[in-house]
Amino acid sequence: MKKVITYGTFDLFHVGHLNLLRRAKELGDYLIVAVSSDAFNASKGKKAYHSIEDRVKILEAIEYVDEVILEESWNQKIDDILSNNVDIFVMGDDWKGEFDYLKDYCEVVYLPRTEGISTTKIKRDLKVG
Ligand code: C2G
Repeated sequence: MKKVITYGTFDLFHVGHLNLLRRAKELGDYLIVAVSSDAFNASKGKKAYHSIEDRVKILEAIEYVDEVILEESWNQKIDDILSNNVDIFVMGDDWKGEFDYLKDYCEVVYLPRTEGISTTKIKRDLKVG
């Protein structure tokens, strides 16, 4: 079984997230999503609209997602890859190059982002609307 992992906040879930998860799942048989905790988001300078509990529920309901774990630190990826026997690490290409150090542990794939949509854009558009 080929296992894939990806990481993210997945706040205000949108089609860019969905496309990423669909394509990540297409690379293997089993997709693990590590969703950023509220505390970890604070370290990214982000504050999610939806609580971690709700973001976990939404991700668990998505057909492409087989397992959801918490992302609580920048430094957990190697452990996650080794302890879950992950074959492929996937991120959108806004992160291109940032995680190449993981190539010692698994395949690293950066997928093109979906143009025209982002959580930031949603928040900005709703402020105006
Ligand atoms: N994404 C995408 N297209 C978009 C928006 C997002 O492909 N239009 C992808 C991002 O590239 C990322 C994933 O969807 O791979 C989740 O995006 P975010 O929730 O914004 O994740 P981020 O805050 O970048 O956290 O350790 C890694 C971090 O946790 C990533």
